[in-house]
Amino acid sequence: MNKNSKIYIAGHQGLVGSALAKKLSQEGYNNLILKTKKEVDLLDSVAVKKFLETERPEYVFLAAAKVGGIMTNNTYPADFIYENLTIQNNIIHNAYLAKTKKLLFLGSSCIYPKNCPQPIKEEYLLTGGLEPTNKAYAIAKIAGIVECQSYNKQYGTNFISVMPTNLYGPNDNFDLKTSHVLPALIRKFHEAKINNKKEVKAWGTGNPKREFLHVDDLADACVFLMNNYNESNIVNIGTGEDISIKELTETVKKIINFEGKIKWDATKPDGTPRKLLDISRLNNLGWKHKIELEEGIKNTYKWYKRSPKQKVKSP
Ligand code: GFB
Repeated sequence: MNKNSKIYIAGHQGLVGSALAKKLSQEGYNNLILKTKKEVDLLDSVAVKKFLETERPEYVFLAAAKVGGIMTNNTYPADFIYENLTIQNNIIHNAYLAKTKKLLFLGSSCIYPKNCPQPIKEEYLLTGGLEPTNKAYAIAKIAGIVECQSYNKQYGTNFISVMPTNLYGPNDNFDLKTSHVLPALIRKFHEAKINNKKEVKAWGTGNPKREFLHVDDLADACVFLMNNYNESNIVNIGTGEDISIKELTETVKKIINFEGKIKWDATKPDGTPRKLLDISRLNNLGWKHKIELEEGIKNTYKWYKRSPKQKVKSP
């Protein structure tokens, strides 16, 4: 990419897309195309075709997706598979027709088999059964990877796919029913503290382990890969370190300075036991994360306290 390249960020209002827009602007990229859902509905194939045909972006970051935490993935699998397949299908095919120079597709670490060896290497994809709570989402993301690889093979496109670990940061979803664990814990401890509650309920057993990456680091890695990577093989993006949900909960409690108790609600699912990514491919290309977990949680909590979104109530 050069600073005047025409760059389309699909999903620029989401957690990942907003971090990408910020990163690209900070680095001086001055020709970003950003469209709201009202302007271009990515579920509408005719609208997407017309938009890409007219705008002809040179580079596309495909960060638009229906995403959410364990409960919403498990409760609304039809929405997850339909919306993700449709959005990525519309963008990938029409980016090819519009002669996009390069596209970066964002997948997820949940595409890997539930019980695969740790840390997870890219080649473990499609070597075993998936975690049931996010099977529909994972299948859609796997379809996106294979779609990019197939267009590269058949049409000679340069469509790359990256697999981030669990993400967090400013602009995350803090709705308690649909969010991921980190924003949920920030909100729960914050509200318990200001309302003088005695305990906070966390889901599952606390035994699963997760790897967390700040979204500003992810955006940095995506820009790096857009500029430096041109292969069909997928690339994991993470920190290479994980933490149990129990330890994470204690860490958030400490940062927010909540003095009550933590109660574990075992009626809620644990999900996959562990999903630590092997990040040697990315490290060997020359990229490493910068934001450590405690610092990232502190910065996200600061953002949350300032954001009007914290007033949004769960349905
Ligand atoms: O972040 P999370 O919802 O998603 O949950 P996954 C991670 C772990 O945190 C699970 C526990 O073991 C949850 O039971 N947890 C504890 C909580 N308290 C809470 C809470 O208050 N809220 C939430 N949400 N969890 C998602 C997938 O899996 O990860 C997606 O469903 C996607 O497909 C995403 O891949 C990255 O890490 O289990």
